[in-house]
Amino acid sequence: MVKKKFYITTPIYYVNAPPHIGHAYCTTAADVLARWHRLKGEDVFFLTGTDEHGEKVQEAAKRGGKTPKEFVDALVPKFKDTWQNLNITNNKFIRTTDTEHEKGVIEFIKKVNKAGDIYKGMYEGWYCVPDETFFTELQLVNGKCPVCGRDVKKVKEDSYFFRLSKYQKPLLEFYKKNPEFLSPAHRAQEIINRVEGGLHDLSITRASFNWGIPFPLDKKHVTYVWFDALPNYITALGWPKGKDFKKFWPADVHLIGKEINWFHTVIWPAMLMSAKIKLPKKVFAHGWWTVEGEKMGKSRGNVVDPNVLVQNYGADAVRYFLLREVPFGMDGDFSEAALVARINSDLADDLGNLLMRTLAMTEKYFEGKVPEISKKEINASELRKQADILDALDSKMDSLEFSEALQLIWNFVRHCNKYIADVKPWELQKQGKKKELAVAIYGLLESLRIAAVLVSPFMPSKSAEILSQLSLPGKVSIKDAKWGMLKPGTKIAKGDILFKKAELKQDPFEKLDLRVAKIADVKEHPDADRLYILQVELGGSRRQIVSGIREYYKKEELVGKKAVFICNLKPAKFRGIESQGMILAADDGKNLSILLAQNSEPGTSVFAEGISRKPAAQITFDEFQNIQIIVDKDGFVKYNGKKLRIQSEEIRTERKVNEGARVR
Ligand code: ME8
Repeated sequence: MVKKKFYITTPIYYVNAPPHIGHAYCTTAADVLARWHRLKGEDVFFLTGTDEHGEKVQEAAKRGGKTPKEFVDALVPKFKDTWQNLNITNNKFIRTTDTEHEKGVIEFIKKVNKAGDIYKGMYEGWYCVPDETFFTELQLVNGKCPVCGRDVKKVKEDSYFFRLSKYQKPLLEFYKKNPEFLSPAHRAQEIINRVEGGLHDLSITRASFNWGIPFPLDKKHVTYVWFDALPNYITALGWPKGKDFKKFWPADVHLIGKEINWFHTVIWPAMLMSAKIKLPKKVFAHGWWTVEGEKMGKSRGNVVDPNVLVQNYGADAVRYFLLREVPFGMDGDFSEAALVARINSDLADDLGNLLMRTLAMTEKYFEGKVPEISKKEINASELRKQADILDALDSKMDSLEFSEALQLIWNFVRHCNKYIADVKPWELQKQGKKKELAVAIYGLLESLRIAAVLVSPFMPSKSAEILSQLSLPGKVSIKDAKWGMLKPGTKIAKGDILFKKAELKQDPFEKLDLRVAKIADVKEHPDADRLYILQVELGGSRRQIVSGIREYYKKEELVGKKAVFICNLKPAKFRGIESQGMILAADDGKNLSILLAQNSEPGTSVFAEGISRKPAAQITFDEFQNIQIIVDKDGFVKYNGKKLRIQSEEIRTERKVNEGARVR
């Protein structure tokens, strides 16, 4: 019998920064689905990768003093490592700089051209470099980018166009015939309305930068990013002739975030129609995560690194949280507190506890062996009905309702815990009801085995751990989800507890209230040769600060400078004069330098990249001394390898100090 095939993709991510929790979300969801279909015995191809061309990359590389290729080569391993840490089982990792891909794109453009769908014209519009998106005059908001609010630049140049307008009717017909294509359903109407409103032809080349695939019809142009990126889904399979293409195309699901739905549900299918290639079966647009209520972004300093979460809580807990916390397709809010709460309740209390109690009772009452009961008794178990969730689960997975799928499994797990409370095996033991006790313990062990099978796509390692404690192999298939397969007499192998309780770790740096202040006035301390008294402006308020930098700085070298201060340090008196905070300075034993933030407003908060700010009302000098802030070789100031910055600039020392100088 020919195995059913299943082809699933994630977006190919831009390589301008390391992956964050949003990228991890989409890739994890795709991995869960890929594993689920493998569990069902299907032949799965799971694709992810990176989108490496375009002006944004070219500019970022230039800023870093690298060639674009060097720049992307340095970032790609961060994606690959992250996927490894999260236990992702992609079958291929495509890069748009792969020769195979570049050849494929050129071939694809030739096909579209043959269909009469490419013509030369003049492109006029506004371009947002960070978002790599072109806008018409009408789309701008107060003359700025409607997505990120930053400046846009006017572009007017020769360009080749794709006749997208030609595909308005065919697209609308396609949506009608394939209602599953636009998923989830609540996002479908928006796309349909926009397409009904009319389609403009699409500019698909640029002559203003050169980091891209040369446009085969005109070597002065490079292919604009989306015409380069979208075909990755077929070039990865070796289109046009590849064996994998024949086997796996069309894609069963393109998994994407909602912000690129238009590209995947309008432009991509139109491109495929033009090239006479079958259309994917489904595009599913998931929602977006905010972080503690705010949009995630580098300039906000709240980017969540999935690798840090995996390190602190384990890959399976992170995977579980991402898919359980928010119904797939909706937006959600990430907080570490919510992650910790899920770990402690769902994973440690519900699942972990069930395993520990059941195995402990098996050891205590049955010498660590699966109780011997008859086939008839096995089939008559009260838990059997509860364990029968496969069909319901399959339907949830089919519609990508991961959170609901996990709820089904957890209802079952919780029912097992309730069963223990109701049946009270310890009483049965006391009353000498050995038969009933054996039936109860067998039922619980068998329930755990089935739960481990069903949860395996979500938590592959923990699933294998449960199975191993039941002395069973970790490799399972959906057929193992049938009741009654656990062999009586098997010796179990109770091991470590499955999930340790997690604690919300607060980074001491979070407690600091660091701000930019402008030095308004400097006086000598009347009673101390080495001290100055500074008056600083903190955006609206003033403060007095006593500082020991008099040996290193003349008064006039300080006045007017914007520097970094701790504002929540416990006030202290120095020779009778109160200091309400402290100016930060880096000291290498010889030289000393204050920390500058010359381009920002007084009062602006300073943070370390990736560490949220939760300033305490007050911190002591000793607490501050334990926080190691040091200067790197380029004069950047770092805590734990993370640069100190405000939204718009990185903090540097004012003078040259040696690498490793301590900030105090
Ligand atoms: O758009 N919450 O790449 P990209 C949830 N290269 N998911 C998020 C997220 C968030 N806050 N931020 C990002 C591109 N994502 C193009 C795609 S495909 C042919 C080309 C996820 O690096 C989400 O899946 O900006 C989103 O679609 C994807 O990352 C965008 O990644």
